[in-house]
This record gives sequence, C-alpha cells and structure tokens, in this order.
Amino acid sequence: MGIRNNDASPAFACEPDAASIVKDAQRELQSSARRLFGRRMLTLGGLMLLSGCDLKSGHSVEAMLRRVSRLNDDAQAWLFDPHKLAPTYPESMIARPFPFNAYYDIDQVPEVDPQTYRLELKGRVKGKAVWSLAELGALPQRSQVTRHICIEGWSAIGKWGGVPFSDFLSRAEADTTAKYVAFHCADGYWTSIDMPTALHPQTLLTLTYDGAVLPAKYGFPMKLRIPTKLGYKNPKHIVAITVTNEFPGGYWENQGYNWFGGS
Ligand SMILES: Nc1nc2c(c(=O)[nH]1)N[C@H]1C(S)=C(S)[C@@H](COP(=O)(O)O)O[C@H]1N2
Ligand SMILES: [Mo]
Repeated sequence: MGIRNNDASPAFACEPDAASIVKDAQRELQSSARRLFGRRMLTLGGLMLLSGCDLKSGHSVEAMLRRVSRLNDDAQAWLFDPHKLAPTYPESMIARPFPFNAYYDIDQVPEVDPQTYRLELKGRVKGKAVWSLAELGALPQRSQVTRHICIEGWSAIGKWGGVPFSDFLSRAEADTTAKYVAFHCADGYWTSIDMPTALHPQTLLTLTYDGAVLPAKYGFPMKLRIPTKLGYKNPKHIVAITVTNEFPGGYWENQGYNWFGGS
C-alpha cells in the first residue's frame, strides 16, 4: 500500500491543513481499485469519519490515509462479492437518531398515502404486477441490523425489516436471468442494481425501521435496503420496480457516481 506523500507528514496537533490532506487523499485513492468512495467523499470531515481518525488528537495524515485505504480495500471485499455477507451488529449499536439524507432537505420528504399506494412491477415479470401495502406486509418478513455507508462521508448502523427481495422476486415470477432491477421513487429519484445484488440474501424490501413502520424521512412506505451497497443504491419511497436487460442508470449514477456502488 504505497502512500506517495513526499511531504513531511507532521502529526497535526491542531488546525490540520484541510486542502493538503484532501489532495494527499486524492493521490492515495488514485489507483482505480481505491476510487471506492469517489470524489464526493473527499472532504476533510468525510475522511475523518471514514478513518475514525481525529486529526486534532494527533494522528498523522499518513496514518489517516492508511486507514482510509485499508477501509476501501476491506469495503470492496464485501461490497463487490455477491456471496459475501455484510457485517451485522447488535441492536445496542443502532444510531439514534439515524441520519436523514436525500437530494433535497427534510421538509421536502414526499408524503405517500398508505391507502392508495400501490407498488408496480414492470418489465420481465410474469406474476402479480400491482401490490398493495397490506399484501406486502403479509409476506414473511425478516429484520437485520447493518451499517449504511453514504458516499458523502458518513455511516450509521440501523435496523430495517421487510421481505427478502429474492423471495419477492420469485413470488412475482421475475426473470432472475435478467441483468438489472431498476427502482423508481415517489420523489423522482431512481437507481438500479445488478441481479446478483438483487438476489443477495441480505437485500431486503423493507417496510419497517427499528421495529416501527418506516417513517417518511427514511422512505415510507418502502426502502430497498442493500447492506452490500453504498447509500445511494438504497432507494426510498419506491413506487415501481422494473426487471430489465436495458441499463437503467440512476439519479446520482448519471451524474458520475459509480453505478456498481463503489469504485
Ligand atoms: N427516493 C430516494 N431514495 C434515496 C435518496 C433520495 O434522495 N431519494 N438518497 C439516497 C442516499 S444518497 C442515501 S445516503 C440514503 C439515505 O437514507 P436515510 O435518509 O434513511 O438515511 O437514501 C438513498 N435513497
Ligand atoms: Mo448517500
């Protein structure tokens, strides 16, 4: 793991030079294998959060970059292997309150009416094409405590419950040999995933957060929770799911975020 930092790397006791740290980090993350979190993560706060280093407590830039780099390598190992499980955590580690994030402010969160709400299935699907919330709620549910990692430089542990997405796809008689599954959301957001990720045992179509109905800010009525993918691949307020062989892209992906959810 070569850190090409030719400058002396003093341990910053205080007031680190944010610009030079970010520049060093960019250099460190240059190799394609390390572009995991993309340009948008490279703020000082983001680096500090991801590395767990507090520069004010005397960590050197080099030590921080080494930790970011190791985290990227580790994260890639489980982000990209469709068979490997993401870590799960005890409930005592759940972040309270869990952070909200979207491409707009919290006062713009869409209001979805549970009575009239219908989930629409499109594309390469032979089974039931329209689902009410009651019908989704009647399917066998499971919950898991996992870490949500946002490319903007924060992560938090939360508990989501819902229907294993592979079960849902088989009930809906989806063509699981198709390449992609796309998600369209009530707020205009959209994203898409590869079929191996859709079928991953930890990918859940979630209806609850922390044991209660999924709150509006976290994606009512439904969020696809994929602990093996970065935050932007976890669509909230889903209204339509399309199984397709045509590359669907996504809201952030079309603006430069990596489609696979990583490098
Ligand atoms: N519909 C919709 N889903 C979305 C987004 C969004 O703006 N709209 N933002 C994504 C991003 S970037 C993140 S980090 C997570 C945040 O989820 P949270 O509010 O539950 O923390 O939602 C993801 N899913
Ligand atoms: Mo995010």
